[in-house]
Amino acid sequence: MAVREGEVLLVIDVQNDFCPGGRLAVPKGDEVIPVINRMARGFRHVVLTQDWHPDGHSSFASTHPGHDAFSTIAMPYGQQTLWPDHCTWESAGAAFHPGLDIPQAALVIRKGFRPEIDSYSAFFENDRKTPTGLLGYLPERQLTRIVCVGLAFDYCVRYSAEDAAQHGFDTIVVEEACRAIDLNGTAAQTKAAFRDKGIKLT
Ligand code: VGL
Ligand code: ZN
Repeated sequence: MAVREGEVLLVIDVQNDFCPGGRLAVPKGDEVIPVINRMARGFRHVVLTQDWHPDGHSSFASTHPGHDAFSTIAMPYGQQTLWPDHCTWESAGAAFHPGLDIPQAALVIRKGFRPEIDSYSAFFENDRKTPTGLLGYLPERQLTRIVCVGLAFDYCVRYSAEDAAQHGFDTIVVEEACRAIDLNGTAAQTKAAFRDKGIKLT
């Protein structure tokens, strides 16, 4: 694969907890790893994201007695899905999957570390305002085209791609390098949203 100037591979949340055996396992999540490793050989610029929550994070169902995982709760910033505990600081589940092999990755963006806000997007937390810093980094590195891969297609990949497109990046999502959680049709909703927003799905 030829290296394209200005192009970055954004590898989203390929962490143990999102793979089979993990605490918030995405079905067949580990299948993306060889695909992403192969793709990454064609990229000079790679950014990884890492979901990174303190114990007792507000997105965990266990923090809200009487509320079940995968239900929804009102937060000051809007509706929030509650998840099983996952990707807690320094846990084995928060580590990148050991099969991920991208030595040239230059930046790791951690997200979701504020106890009171969840974060799906690599750019903004779920209040849609608090920045991660990636929106400053990419233009400073003259990166204008973003190829998104990873987990989960219908949450962190979706929100990252939507924010990228909204901020003027040429945005591509590679479907075979993603897997979805698919809660009540969220995978199909994600594809429809990508069509509406000019995000290329290949
Ligand atoms: C994710 C749910 C909660 C993701 C992260 O990486 O898609 N989903 N935290
Ligand atoms: Zn999370």
